[in-house]
Amino acid sequence: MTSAALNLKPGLVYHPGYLDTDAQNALVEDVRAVLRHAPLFQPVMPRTGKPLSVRMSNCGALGWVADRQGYRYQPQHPDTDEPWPAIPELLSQLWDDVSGYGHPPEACLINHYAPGTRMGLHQDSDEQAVNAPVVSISLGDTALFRFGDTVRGGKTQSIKLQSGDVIVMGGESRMIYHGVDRVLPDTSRLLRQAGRINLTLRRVTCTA
Ligand code: MD3
Ligand code: FE
Repeated sequence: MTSAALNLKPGLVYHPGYLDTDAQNALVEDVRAVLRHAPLFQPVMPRTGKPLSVRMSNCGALGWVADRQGYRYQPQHPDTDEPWPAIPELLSQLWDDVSGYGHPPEACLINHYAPGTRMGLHQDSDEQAVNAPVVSISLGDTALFRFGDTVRGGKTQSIKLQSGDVIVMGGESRMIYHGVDRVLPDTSRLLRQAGRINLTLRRVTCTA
């Protein structure tokens, strides 16, 4: 695409409007096809079993799951035990275009934000491949995304992630704290229902 990339901080690259409406619609169709085979599941906090507010699914060789036993990547859906569907071509291409990483993604986590849901500040540390970036794609209603430093308690910044925006977290920003404070209602007409879908492409295992 033609939109300019912005460096939000070292390693954190923002591509506003990376996907045009046609590309977003094509991607939503791909996501719907994945969800028909691998329905959204309800992740819960380890030990307590308290549900996260966001529901999830995955495609790719590995998928991220959260249950009473812990957080981990695994090859099967936690409810159906079926292997995750393949990562759609559109997403593999997007990874090749923006990641700067010479190996394909292994996991694509699908986060579904119904109205009123959020994701608390956290680090992504369940991947061995900390040298590989995480690529995020936003679809549907706008999210208020918060990010800070690699240590908890530092100062944070917020940006609005709109449908079609892509953000790449690598290098010095790979282990920053981040989260979604809220989803802004009625900000997109892409999805049939109110809410937001975020896709994150990841490398889990080490390549070098
Ligand atoms: C910064 N998802 O799935 S995407 C997640 O919008 C997650 O659903 C949020 O945080 C969402 O783990 C934010 C942007 C994002 C994803 C991964 C990161 C930012 C990141 C990894 C490291 C640093
Ligand atoms: Fe995260």
